[in-house]
Amino acid sequence: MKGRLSSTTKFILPDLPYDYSELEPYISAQIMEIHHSKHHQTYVNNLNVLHEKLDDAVAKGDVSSIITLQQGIKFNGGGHLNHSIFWNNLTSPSKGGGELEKGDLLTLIDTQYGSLEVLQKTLAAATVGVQGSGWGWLGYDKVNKKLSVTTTANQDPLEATTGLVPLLGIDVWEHAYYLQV
Ligand code: MN3
Repeated sequence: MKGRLSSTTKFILPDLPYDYSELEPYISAQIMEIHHSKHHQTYVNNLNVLHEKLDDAVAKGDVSSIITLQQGIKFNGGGHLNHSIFWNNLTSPSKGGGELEKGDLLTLIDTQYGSLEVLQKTLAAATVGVQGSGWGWLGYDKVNKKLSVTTTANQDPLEATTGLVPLLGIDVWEHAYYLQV
């Protein structure tokens, strides 16, 4: 994902670390399959097209085109980054999903929010407050060594736009849940 942009680099759709059906009944296999194989694949495909256009623009010294391409790269590159994080944030209850083991993260959560439950409520409230499409995030502020609950619009990637390290991302795009409401 952090590969250098060069004519030999191609962005690829990462495999999921579980089967599409493994998160049922929480997320249906149909949603997982469409979300991964169609939506995420589209961000990857678009990013590859933009990447080639960027290479051409750089080769021609066409600064105007380089600037024009930025918005699409932010959107599709963000979509690729965000979903790559999202898939790895999810796991089935049989593999420990829904539980947070004791450790540095839980200690930090307890210190800062009082309990995991309070953090979950804070994150849920921020996330459902997203207007339109976007993401809810639990991020880590490396400078102040603090957790941060925040949201980003559209496919804005957390670290590239805020500096926060993404720990947990919640996809608030309708395509993440529309078949199961
Ligand atoms: Mn999505």
